[in-house]
Amino acid sequence: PTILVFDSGLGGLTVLREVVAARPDAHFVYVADDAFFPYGHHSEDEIIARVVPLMGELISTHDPDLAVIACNTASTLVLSHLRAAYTLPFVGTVPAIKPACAQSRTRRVSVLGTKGTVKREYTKALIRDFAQGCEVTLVGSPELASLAEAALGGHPISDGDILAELAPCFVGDAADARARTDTVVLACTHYPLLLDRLKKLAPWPVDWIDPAPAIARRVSDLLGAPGCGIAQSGAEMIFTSKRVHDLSATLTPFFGGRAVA
Ligand code: DGN
Repeated sequence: PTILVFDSGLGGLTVLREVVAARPDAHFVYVADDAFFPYGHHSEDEIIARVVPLMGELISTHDPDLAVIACNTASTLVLSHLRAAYTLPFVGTVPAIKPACAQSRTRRVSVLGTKGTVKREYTKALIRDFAQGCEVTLVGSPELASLAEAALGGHPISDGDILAELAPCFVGDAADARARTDTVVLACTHYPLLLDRLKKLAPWPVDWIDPAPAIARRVSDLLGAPGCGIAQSGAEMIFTSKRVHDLSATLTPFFGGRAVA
């Protein structure tokens, strides 16, 4: 099968690597719409007008069996439009509020996403439906996705810059482990790229919820059992801008694919 994985940038690679691990029999097309990055800075109407026709073009070019929208900022807006317009299955990436609230023992959960994701009606509905009595703190980060891209590109990023985005996630009594945030939802696919730094800078230890493994399981379930054909794993990178020339070496560890602009 062919699986199309789409993000505004390179964050979707954190989803791609889990899906590749789950479905080594598949062929992957990864598309980073980096000419429009970061999506967090665009209005809802702009994102819908950008992503829905772009997916149409990608579907007719690559004829995928399934598409993963590996971007919370887009998924929380475009999934219903995509499902209405195209017949293939779409798997989205939306804030993992339900599992986070189910597991929090202190009943304090933070959701770290782009400014767009945390103000979406979709996210608010998830909280209404699944908070299960937890206090959910929404933290809209203006810069963390760009910092993650910079770090992936080998640029130094300072602890202070990361901490400025992260600190609002930590609420409650720092001195009392029973009365403070114990779970942080990584509600942007870029953030797992910085997970080691986030863990080091956190004022106290918390569980970080990365939805990528759950997305990979969902993709695998929808595709059904792998056939007995020859495995043809590999990815092709497609960017909407020329930046791929700077990044292809950085990306090689994520998959063995070919990069095209
Ligand atoms: N990786 C995207 C997300 O999960 O929301 C968005 C990053 C961005 O475009 N700011």
